[in-house]
Amino acid sequence: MNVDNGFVLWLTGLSGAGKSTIANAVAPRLAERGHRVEVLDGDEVRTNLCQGLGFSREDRDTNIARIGYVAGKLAKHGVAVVVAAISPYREARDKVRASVDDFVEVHVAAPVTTCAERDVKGLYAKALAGEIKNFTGVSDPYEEPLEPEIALHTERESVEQSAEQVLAWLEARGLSLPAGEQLDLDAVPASR
Ligand code: ADX
Repeated sequence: MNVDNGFVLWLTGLSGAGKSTIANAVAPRLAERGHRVEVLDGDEVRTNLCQGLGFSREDRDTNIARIGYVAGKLAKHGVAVVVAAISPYREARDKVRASVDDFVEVHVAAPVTTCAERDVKGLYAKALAGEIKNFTGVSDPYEEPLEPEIALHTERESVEQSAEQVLAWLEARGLSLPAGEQLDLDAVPASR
């Protein structure tokens, strides 16, 4: 394995499940291991690449297709791409999967009750009061992955534990190696 093998680590789950937190915990660890890393976060992407898109199924699917397109391009060039987006529709996620060589689906699987209790952004309260329409998990669907590569249960795992699970999975599949264990091509004597 070398650190120039790109992949797409796709974190899907409800708002407040911990996708961004885990992305931001995993990304620096991948960088420490020598990967070039890019994080594509739904909240951020919606302020630029996907500005103007709403939360209808059509707009969410467009959002996911655009993120998937960019993620795939980056991965082809050896970048370890970490995506954090609700991506509620299975079909949209599977389309990205089909277009990317190494697609690692990570279900950030906190129950909706936990997410609503956390309510970090105050959006669940508004959704439950009917002030936000089509809110995932409250008044809009979330289709759980049927066979995710990794499932994280953030209601009972620490961020550290979740991040470690991701790194362990990547190591087991030869997509990453602990820092210091990368193949150092400069150290290999040139063949004569
Ligand atoms: S996705 O469905 O298209 O994948 P994305 O991850 O980009 O969603 O954006 C979700 C973020 O938008 C949430 O974390 C939340 O802050 C905000 N948001 C605003 N309205 C909604 C809504 N109706 N449903 C879900 N998230 C919403």
